[in-house]
Amino acid sequence: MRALVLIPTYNERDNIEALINRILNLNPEIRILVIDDNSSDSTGEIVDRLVKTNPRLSVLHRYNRRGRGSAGVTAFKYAIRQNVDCVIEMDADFSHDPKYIPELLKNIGDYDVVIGSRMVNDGRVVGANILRRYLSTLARVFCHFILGINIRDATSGFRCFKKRVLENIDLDNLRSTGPSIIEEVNLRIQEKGFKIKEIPIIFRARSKGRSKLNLAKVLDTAYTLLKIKYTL
Ligand SMILES: Nc1nc2c(ncn2[C@@H]2O[C@H](COP(=O)(O)OP(=O)(O)OP(=O)(O)O)[C@@H](O)[C@H]2O)c(=O)[nH]1
Ligand SMILES: [Mg+2]
Repeated sequence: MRALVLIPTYNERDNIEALINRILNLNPEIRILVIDDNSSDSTGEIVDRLVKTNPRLSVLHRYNRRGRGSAGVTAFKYAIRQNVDCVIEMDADFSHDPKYIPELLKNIGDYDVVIGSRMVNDGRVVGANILRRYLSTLARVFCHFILGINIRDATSGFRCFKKRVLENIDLDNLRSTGPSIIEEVNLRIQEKGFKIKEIPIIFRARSKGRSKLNLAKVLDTAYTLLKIKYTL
């Protein structure tokens, strides 16, 4: 199964090299695209250096835009032009352990989308503080009862898509520029009736580097999703 792993980065100097090496060592059919938004901590330069010796690694540097969502859309558009069967997206901070990638790939043969889920079977979160736990619960309630997403872990950004899913969700009309891209894509794949499977993962709270999440982003995510839901 030829897979492209998409990793959006902003200031991930302490994580990116180790993460890339771990992923490339998993399987020779895996390629990686890093989408860096002009990180101020030299993440982009680190990846440029690694690209020189790794033909399976590519990088897109964006200089004028910044945002997890628009980086994701740019990456999806790149992915559908590649000769791959499926596309994985994951965070750069090791919260999404690369050891689950083979499991995602094993399941994507039978499903359209496979989600690394904290909410099924033995899946869980390790190391998050109480505030983050409350926030996650609130986000889950919001996704289920207000947005109507029937995915147990609708906020998980560790996902594998068959390439044809990305070709069918109208990437030009995704409206999220920030983190709400995760839930917006879930709304689209649910609406299109794609077959979704959740596999359990243990999600570890970031241990290196700084979080980009703040209250403004949380509120903006909720507001954007409400707009998307009610003005489609
Ligand atoms: N290209 C790009 N990537 C971003 C941007 N903001 C965040 N990211 C990346 O998106 C992923 C998720 O961001 P995180 O900061 O881990 O956000 P989070 O997982 O919600 O919060 P923490 O785990 O607490 O840090 C990471 O790989 C980030 O480096 C951005 O503006 N542009
Ligand atoms: Mg994170």
